[in-house]
Amino acid sequence: QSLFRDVRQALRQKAFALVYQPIVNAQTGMVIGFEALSRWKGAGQRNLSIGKVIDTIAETGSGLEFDFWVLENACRAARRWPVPLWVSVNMTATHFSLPDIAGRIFQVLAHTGLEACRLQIEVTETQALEVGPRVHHAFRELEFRGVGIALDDFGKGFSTLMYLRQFPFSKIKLDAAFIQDMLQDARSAAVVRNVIALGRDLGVAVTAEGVSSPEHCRHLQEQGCTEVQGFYLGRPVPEEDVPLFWGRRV
Ligand code: G
Ligand code: G
Ligand code: MN
Ligand code: NA
Repeated sequence: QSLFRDVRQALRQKAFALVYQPIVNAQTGMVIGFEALSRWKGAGQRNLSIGKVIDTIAETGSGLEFDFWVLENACRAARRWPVPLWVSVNMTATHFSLPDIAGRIFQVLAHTGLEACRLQIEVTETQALEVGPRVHHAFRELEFRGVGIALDDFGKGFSTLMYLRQFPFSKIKLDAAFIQDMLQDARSAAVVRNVIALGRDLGVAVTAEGVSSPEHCRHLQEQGCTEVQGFYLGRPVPEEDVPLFWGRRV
């Protein structure tokens, strides 16, 4: 209960911050975008993951407000960058069943002045994506305007193949667990190889998450992976350090 109370207070005090993790083109090595990730110093003090804190935010009933706070701030930050890199924002899957979620996202783009093609929304497959007409409509509107939609943590949850069949995702983010094991474990390697092939067949980009060594990078490049993300390419950094990555080839 005290976490619940502290999170509510942190929300009121706007005590959250965003950090940005670079995402790199696996073939050219160029930084092409950043994922915005939330941080709260109270989480570190309690030895809690930000994921747990975000679950608590949802319990307080502020999940939608929080995701839009992140979206707004990430769009503002990207708008300030003098290079046209994109920014990727996590959004809770259940929000896609709310009325006019796409319209609300477009409003944020309009008043921050960020071009639609510089925004990507990540939807985690570990939460149920309700297969209703509203979700389809929202995805189609986002796709039509050029906002990217990534299926996050692919392989970690369930019914992901159904999602790929039903929704116009522009990207698959393959869960870090497969990347971390692929050089020692033939089964993980087979999943990585075949998800990359699936992406190619579907015309969907594939981002490998949790890339933590040059060996990971080389293997993924050889397999034809589209993008790589992980500590080897760059840790999440505060906004003022984002320029360190501009034009950088890894
Ligand atoms: O930042 P870190 O890698 O610890 O993130 C852990 C989890 O929390 C990831 O699944 C990530 O997608 C999620 N997460 C981080 N920041 C946000 C956010 O701003 N909104 C939502 N909905 N999820 C986030
Ligand atoms: O769930 P999502 O994939 O959106 O969040 C990414 C999470 O993974 C963040 O908490 C980020 O800090 C973490 N992360 C990113 N790269 C690496 C990595 O190379 N190794 C590990 N262990 N964690 C990573
Ligand atoms: Mn993500
Ligand atoms: Na996520």
